[in-house]
Amino acid sequence: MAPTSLLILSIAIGTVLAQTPTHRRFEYKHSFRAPNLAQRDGTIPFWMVTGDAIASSEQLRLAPSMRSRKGIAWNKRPFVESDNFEVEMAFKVTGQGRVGADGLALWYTAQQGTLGEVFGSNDYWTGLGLMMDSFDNDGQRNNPFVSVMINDGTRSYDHQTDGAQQILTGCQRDFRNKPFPVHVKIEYLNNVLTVHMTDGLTAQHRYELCLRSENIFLPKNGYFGISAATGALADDHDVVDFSVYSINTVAPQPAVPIPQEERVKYDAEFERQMKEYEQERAKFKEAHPDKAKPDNEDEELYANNFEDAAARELRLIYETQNAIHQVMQQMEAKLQQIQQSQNLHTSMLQQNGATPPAGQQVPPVQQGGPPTPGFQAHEKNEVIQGVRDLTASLRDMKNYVNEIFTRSYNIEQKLGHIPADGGLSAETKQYLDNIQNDIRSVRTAQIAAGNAPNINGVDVPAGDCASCVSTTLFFFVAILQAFIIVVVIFVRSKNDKAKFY
Ligand SMILES: [Ca+2]
Ligand SMILES: [Ca+2]
Repeated sequence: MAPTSLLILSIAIGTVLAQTPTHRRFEYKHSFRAPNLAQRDGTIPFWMVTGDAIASSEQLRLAPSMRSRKGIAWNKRPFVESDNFEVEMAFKVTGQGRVGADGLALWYTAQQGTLGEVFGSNDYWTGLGLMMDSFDNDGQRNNPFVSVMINDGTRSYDHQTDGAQQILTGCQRDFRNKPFPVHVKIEYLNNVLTVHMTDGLTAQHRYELCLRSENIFLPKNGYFGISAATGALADDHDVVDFSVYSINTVAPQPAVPIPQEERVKYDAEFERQMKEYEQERAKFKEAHPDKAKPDNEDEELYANNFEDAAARELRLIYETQNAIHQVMQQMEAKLQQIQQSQNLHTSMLQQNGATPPAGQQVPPVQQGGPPTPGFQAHEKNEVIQGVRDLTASLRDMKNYVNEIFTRSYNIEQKLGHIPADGGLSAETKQYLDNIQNDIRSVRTAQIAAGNAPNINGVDVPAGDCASCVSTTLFFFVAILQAFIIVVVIFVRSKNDKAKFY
């Protein structure tokens, strides 16, 4: 065959292989990764962690850098998603010494593992073991070494030879004390096992082939697990990422196509129902033009009445926050009220009920200010009302006195026109003089009342009320005045009669 033909054939084969459909899917029930690797209680969902292994949010420490420790973590669920898989694990093996021990292993076994002597897990396993062996037990100067071992449950691992009799294949890689986690990728596809690794020197994942082995037959529906152990020498053995992907080479079955005639039938039925709906809608619009909504309002209505989950959550949070805010405001107002009441009570207690003695002048009332301590509001109101009543009485009295003054003045004028020998007796004159004196004193008292101090718009009587007329004296004076008027009129009329008749 010519070289050109060979080239064309190889390209054709490569194209066919490249077109082989594979569907890779992340399987979270078999995976964990940092951050949020473990829950708060130290458990990893779908995984059991035991021995000296401790899970945190950042890492799963299978074995600490202490002597003779071992820890394992095993997936609780069998891998049933597919027959092929890919596992990407990121791990760190770190220790102070130039040499560390024992190492870390990744498992895919028929049963869940238990604590044991093979890198922390049990011997006589069934399935795959990928060993990251740190310590060179057999002195071949080939460690750290990465190797793959397949066991059918009948063979024991020999530490003294680093499992040399069982090792299928492997590669020498220094995975200890690297600045970045070392990534290992195991692909099991069509009974071919391929392992790639990174060097952990950069943040980028530069995978290099470690081993490839064909005709590998692993148990179906097995369990993924990891383990680590220390011996006389000890490293920290941490896993920060364990991601399992299922690989399916067979494309998912497309939906069964509907036969052509049935499709036509369904389409026709759909069209008919849509027409009926439109007709009913038009009828409703004609019958109820006020209730019918415009066509473009449906979408708006939908938008108003139906919201997606995120918007609903946001709205709920917003409403809750508003409610909390309102409650806080109410509480603040209540607290202010309580504080005011407390201040009032404190000041009253300090004064110990020291009310002003009776007869003391009423202190000025401060409008809008806090109540005067020791002087209750109702008491204040009573005092104000009393002052008002007193003012009204004084006004009435003032009017009466004015009237009396006017009438007395008129009488005095009339008396002034009467001749000295007008026929009045000396007794009558004496009475009139007494009345005049009384009136003058009343007037003086009234003027004094008019100049009385004025407190806060309320008239207060003069300090000395002894000069005020009493009610009895007032009525006595009024009656006496009326009597004198009658007598004078009678005398004058008698004189006129005597003059003209
Ligand atoms: Ca070893
Ligand atoms: Ca060795």
